[in-house]
Amino acid sequence: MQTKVSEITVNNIDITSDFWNRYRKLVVKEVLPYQWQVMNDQADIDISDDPQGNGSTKNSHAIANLKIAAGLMKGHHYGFPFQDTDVYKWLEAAAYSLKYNPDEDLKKITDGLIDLISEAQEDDGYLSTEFQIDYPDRKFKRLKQSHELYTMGHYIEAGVVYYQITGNEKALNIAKKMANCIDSNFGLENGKIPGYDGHPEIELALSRLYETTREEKYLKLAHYFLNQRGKDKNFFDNQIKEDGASSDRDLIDGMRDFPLSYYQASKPIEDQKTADGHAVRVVYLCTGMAYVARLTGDQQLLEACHRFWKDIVHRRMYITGNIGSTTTGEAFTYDYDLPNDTMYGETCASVGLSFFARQMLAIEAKGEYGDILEKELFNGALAGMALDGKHFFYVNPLEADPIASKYNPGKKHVLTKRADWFGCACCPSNVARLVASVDKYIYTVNGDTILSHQFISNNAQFGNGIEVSQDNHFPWSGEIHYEINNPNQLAFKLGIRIPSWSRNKFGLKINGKKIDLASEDGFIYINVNDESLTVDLSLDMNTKFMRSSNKVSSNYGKIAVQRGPIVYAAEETDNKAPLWNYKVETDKEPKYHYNKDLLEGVGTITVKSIAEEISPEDGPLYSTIDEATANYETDLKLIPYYAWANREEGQMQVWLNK
Ligand code: FUB
Ligand code: ZN
Repeated sequence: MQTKVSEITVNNIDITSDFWNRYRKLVVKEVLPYQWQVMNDQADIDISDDPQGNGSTKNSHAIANLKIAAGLMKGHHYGFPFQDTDVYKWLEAAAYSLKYNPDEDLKKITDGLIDLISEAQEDDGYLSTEFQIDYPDRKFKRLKQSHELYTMGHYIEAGVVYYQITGNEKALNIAKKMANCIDSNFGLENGKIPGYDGHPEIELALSRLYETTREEKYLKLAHYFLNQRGKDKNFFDNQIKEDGASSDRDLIDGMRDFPLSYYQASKPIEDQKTADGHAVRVVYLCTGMAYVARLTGDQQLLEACHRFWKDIVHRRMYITGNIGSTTTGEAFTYDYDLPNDTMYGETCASVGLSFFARQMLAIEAKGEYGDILEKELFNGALAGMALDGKHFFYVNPLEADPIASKYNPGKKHVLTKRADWFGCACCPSNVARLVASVDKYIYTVNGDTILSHQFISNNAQFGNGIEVSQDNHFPWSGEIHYEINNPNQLAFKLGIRIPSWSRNKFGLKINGKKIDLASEDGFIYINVNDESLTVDLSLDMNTKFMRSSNKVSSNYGKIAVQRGPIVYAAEETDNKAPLWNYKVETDKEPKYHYNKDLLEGVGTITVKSIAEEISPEDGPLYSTIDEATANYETDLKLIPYYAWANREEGQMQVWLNK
């Protein structure tokens, strides 16, 4: 009789994918050194004004802030209240890189950084440099905008990962001390603050700390923050009143007057029906909710996760996975409101939606979570970083025009060139930590099942000697080859996601023999009990013309082009502007070509289209339709969305006229 595996563990995953290894090497060679220089104010760069127009800053000052707080330097805090988090997210990315690329020089820097952070931390565990340096009497008194728990949460995440990868106990102790400080200050007990942070984050961070330490109090605290959110509508305002005049600079113009829904605090989470307010806040909150729902079994929280997921993914998300339809408050607006040229689509929001998807996969095996994760990894989140690893987008539009961005104040936030850095630099190190940890996004294990939800070539070792290796040239090819070694001939299941874009057409061979398997909730399941096994999956890599629901006015009459998981875009550098002048002929076969010399190697697509001759300069602005200019047939060349804005600056469009 076969022994059934009751609980599979993941021991190690080595990425072998060319696509992802290029990015991971880039993180080591360019991204980390570059960002470290920037945060130490040693890079000769332009720091772009943040998209909210709060003024451009000369330096990052992020490390200097920590040095001042540690008493190693004199001066004032500089930058946003959460400037410290740039350092922490960088540290987390660096920690992941030390796993796949051990590097003594980097390790010296990161160990030194842990020492600096430890010196900056107060005896009671508090650490938020702006308040330590300039407003010590305001600690925890302005939680609506202060970001103190958000800031400490980012350290807790980094500290946990740094400890897990390097064994540095100090890194973990700082995190625990911070969490203990928060625990002794927040809660419903007498003398504690019965509130929470305006920016969710701490909930997911405490859950990660709990998973490492197994200390119940951290999970309880995370749960408390979720339960308490939105319970007392006056909490934030009362805090400000109690603290005196509200002379704080708003982080975003008029932010103090934003409705409580902006902070997901207008009602308790169980009563919140839609994903409203600031997009990054929403997805960080959802990630925390999913963690705590899984770890505690709280069904109300799980229901809220489902509700938010549905609202975001089915009604408020761009085809690239980007979220946030307006720059005002970097926020969601209403269902099906998905303008392409004034949108926000913050990189952090895509990173956050990836976190949420991954947590949902850890709760339940539904292919849709893997679909959205894939969407982010190959489109929305990845677009946040240039191919050189040294330029970044904060806002990710689906339609852009340099002239419009320059002259239309309503589009000023839409950059058409990635920036060196930002005054509010939350995105660059966030995308870095996602890319550096992509090995954590390939499999989920649940009981006796290994779920393979991302097609990223790798060699993975699980417990009991089980090995799974995946070999493919995804996202350019849909031929996915698996080899499974099971030396102890244990019985377990391998679930493989059948992506939504291939749901109606895929081929499967087990040990070279064709087999039909129906997918359940987006996964097919293979029972493994032999010593070895091969699986070959052929996915549908036909180029597809996509449409959106006709509830989305911005895309009405338009199509987008997708092949595999990759959403395509037209750029002015390949096609004569204006791009709105083309009508794609969807009845004509598109042509796909892999070009190894373009944009670090990309698949390009050429579609047939009808373009109009451009109206003469001094011609009438309006005329009857029978006076329209002549049409001509022409090719329209498309490149992957994630790779746009890596050549000459110009127009870009994802949704094209049909
Ligand atoms: O508020 C902290 C971070 O800065 C948010 O998550 C981003 O949207 C940016 O506003
Ligand atoms: Zn950001």
